[in-house]
Amino acid sequence: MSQPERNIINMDDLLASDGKTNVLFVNYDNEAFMNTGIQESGSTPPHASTTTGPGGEKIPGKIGIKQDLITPFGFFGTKSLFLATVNPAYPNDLMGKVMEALKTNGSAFIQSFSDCMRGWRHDAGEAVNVSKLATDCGYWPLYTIRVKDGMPVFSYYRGLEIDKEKFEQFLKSMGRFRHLFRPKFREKEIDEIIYYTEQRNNRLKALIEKFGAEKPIDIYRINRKKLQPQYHLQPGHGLCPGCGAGMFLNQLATAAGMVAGNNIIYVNNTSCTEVSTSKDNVSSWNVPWVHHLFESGATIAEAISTAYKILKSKELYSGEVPYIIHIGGDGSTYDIGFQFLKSALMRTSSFVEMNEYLSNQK
Ligand SMILES: Cc1ncc(C[n+]2csc(CCOP(=O)(O)OP(=O)(O)O)c2C)c(N)n1
Ligand SMILES: [Mg+2]
Repeated sequence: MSQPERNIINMDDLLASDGKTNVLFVNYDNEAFMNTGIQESGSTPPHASTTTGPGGEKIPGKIGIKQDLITPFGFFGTKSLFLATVNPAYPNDLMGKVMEALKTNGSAFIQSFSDCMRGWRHDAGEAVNVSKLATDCGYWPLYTIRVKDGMPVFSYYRGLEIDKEKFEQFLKSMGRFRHLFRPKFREKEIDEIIYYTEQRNNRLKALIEKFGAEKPIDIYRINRKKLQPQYHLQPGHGLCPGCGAGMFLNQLATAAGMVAGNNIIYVNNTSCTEVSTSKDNVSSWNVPWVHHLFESGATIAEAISTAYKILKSKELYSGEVPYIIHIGGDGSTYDIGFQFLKSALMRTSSFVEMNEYLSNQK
């Protein structure tokens, strides 16, 4: 069989391109309701210990699966949509995807692996190692779905193959899986986690086979010399040392700054990133930032974006329509808030795109 071809995407070409997203929705996935005390979510992996499903001798942590969030979004038949998974341990891929998302007409949704030293129980200094292992062992594959006129086109960067040795190392590195290794080695449960992950990857490979891009491997070339340090989010916020969400926000804002400059509004669901960047009524954000309810930030982000376009088409606003980024945790993305996100994503990827009065974003 011939090797799959690589699709090289240059940052300079992306920045020079014309498109503009209606809203970029992001989910940083730390796999539980963390700021409220490490409760299980639809994203928590099987057998992980949380405060609502603690792992012990009788019950081995979460009973159930980690839901697949992104793939189904590719099949709603939207007009134009950019979907991708990212991991801060792979910053070029992450920042390239954010730039491309912001340059894609319609809307975009990016889901980031988001290490949580507090809830996953490991030393803060291990965060990057754990994050890197997650993709390298096949647990967190990095892939993209570009929807154009209703058809999803799949591509990937890495992490589709399961490496069993690294997978065990990944599980072992976190206290939330300690009950699978001590007092005795629970092979059945460990194999189950790997099995469900492998099934997810097999589905993904089949979709790449069926709906794959001509050149299915995406490689982003990021010109680090041109990259400006981000200035949207100030240091001094209250996220934990080594917090994966902090790493994600830093890279997100770096890439977003390159595309949008200061012309950007962030909307944040209730979550770690929200409580930690708005302590004592002092915001850590240098650009406009809106906190909305746990579940409904996606609707607000969409409303802000659409309102600007209506004002623009009525000639009541003369500035450039701002970029909008919505940030949600996994609790407010998978569980309470899924319908808000799903509907906002569908509207901004189809209705807004199909409405001539809302097309002007300049
Ligand atoms: C309707 C509603 N239910 C519950 C809460 C309490 N609450 C606030 S944030 C949160 C969990 C957030 O989890 P996630 O979205 O994963 O963000 P993280 O804390 O992990 O960053 C909960 C349960 C709320 N604010 N509103
Ligand atoms: Mg969470």
